[in-house]
Amino acid sequence: MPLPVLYSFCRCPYAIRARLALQYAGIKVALREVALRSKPAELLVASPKGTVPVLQLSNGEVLEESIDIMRWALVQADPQGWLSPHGAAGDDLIALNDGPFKVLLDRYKYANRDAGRGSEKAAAEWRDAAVEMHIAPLARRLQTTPYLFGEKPVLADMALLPFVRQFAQVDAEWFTDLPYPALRAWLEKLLSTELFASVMDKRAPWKATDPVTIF
Ligand SMILES: N[C@@H](CCC(=O)N[C@@H](CS)C(=O)NCC(=O)O)C(=O)O
Repeated sequence: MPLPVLYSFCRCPYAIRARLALQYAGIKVALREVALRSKPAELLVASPKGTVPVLQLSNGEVLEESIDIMRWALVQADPQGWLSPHGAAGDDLIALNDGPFKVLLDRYKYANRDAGRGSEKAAAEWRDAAVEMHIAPLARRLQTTPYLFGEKPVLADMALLPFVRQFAQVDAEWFTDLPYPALRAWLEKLLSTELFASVMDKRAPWKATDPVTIF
């Protein structure tokens, strides 16, 4: 049986969370690193919308949303119970994260690059809006439990992690000075796991002539 094929991009937060779930579930895939500026034809045939991650299963089925890849992986194996009973509340957090928060995150991240191209708001305004909408509520939640829904990480923690990491990295010094020690502890704990390190290896973009890279 051929391995499922994962089209991925190392730094993409959506791809990071898909790789986290696949690795956690112990699922081996053939990894194809994608350069977003020159996407392989094979990716666009499997998923014409052309975003990563995409998981092409051995039966031909294609999963083209990172959260679907996570859920598919966890149905195969979920050794530490990421599919917790807090599903609905977790889904709300993921929807807020992937929707309005991601918009603010991108505006904040690229505000300087876009300066003078119609982006009048300063980076700090997008940043502060992102804090109010998502970061501060997460920080409040983490004051009462070490993870978003209790004593151990669940799907929502892992689905949000790469995005909060990206937010923190835009201006690491400023983030460290925020009065949110519990949020920082959550981030540092999850980023320092072997699991996280194991999904962050840099790779050259895939070519059809390459040998299979098993991830
Ligand atoms: N809703 C999608 C979003 C994936 C996404 O937007 N990925 C970005 C990279 S971080 C992408 O592939 N963008 C396409 C491009 O830049 O051409 C998911 O959850 O998988």
